[in-house]
Amino acid sequence: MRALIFDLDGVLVFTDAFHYQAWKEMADRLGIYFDEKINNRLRGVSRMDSLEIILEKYHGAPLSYAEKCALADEKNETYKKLLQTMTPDDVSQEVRETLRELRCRGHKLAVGSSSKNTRFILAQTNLKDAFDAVSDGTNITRSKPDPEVFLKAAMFLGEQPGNCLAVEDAEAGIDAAKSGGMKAAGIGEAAKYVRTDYPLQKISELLELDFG
Ligand code: B16
Ligand code: MG
Repeated sequence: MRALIFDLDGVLVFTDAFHYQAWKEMADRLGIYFDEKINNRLRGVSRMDSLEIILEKYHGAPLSYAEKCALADEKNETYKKLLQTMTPDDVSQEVRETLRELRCRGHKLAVGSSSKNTRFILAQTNLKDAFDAVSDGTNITRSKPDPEVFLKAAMFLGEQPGNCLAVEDAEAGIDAAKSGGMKAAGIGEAAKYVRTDYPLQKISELLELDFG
């Protein structure tokens, strides 16, 4: 396994609570029911696809595409304000040391995230220099479970998908890795998923895997 591609939200940083708070404010304003269970369905899913999931509980007049874009923008403005509170302390020492050690062992590292805020989060948390490439929501047209974001990451690294391991917290992300021809390590909910090749309890367990 020459390269590892890391999902961002739920693997390197934990912005779920920010996503939840931002969507909740928008949903409450529109009188849409929204809870943590629905929020869990948004993991790894793009902003517009997330909005469609939230709108399953919307019973008002049909919304135009422009109105939906305005709602997505509203959520993102709230989310970005919350992201501004992030600091390097929001990345654990375990994550930083695991990334450093993987690089020392000669692996190439990339980020593969659906988020269009990826580069801002990497800057806030001082993680940019830990990676050789970044593939994110700004360079894809289809979000996970489509493999595009991971295939672009492999391309940016100059590696074949078969030489890449994706590290994910979402089932949609594991599906994306597998349909892109990659191996997948799963943490959190994704550790229990049947398609996950390497279930992880913690990220440092990557250092114990026999990549062959
Ligand atoms: P944004 P990941 C995903 O990031 C999040 O899990 C998902 O909840 C979010 O909707 C998506 O990014 C888009 O984020 O609104 O910032 O573009 O898990 O793929 O790193
Ligand atoms: Mg994730």
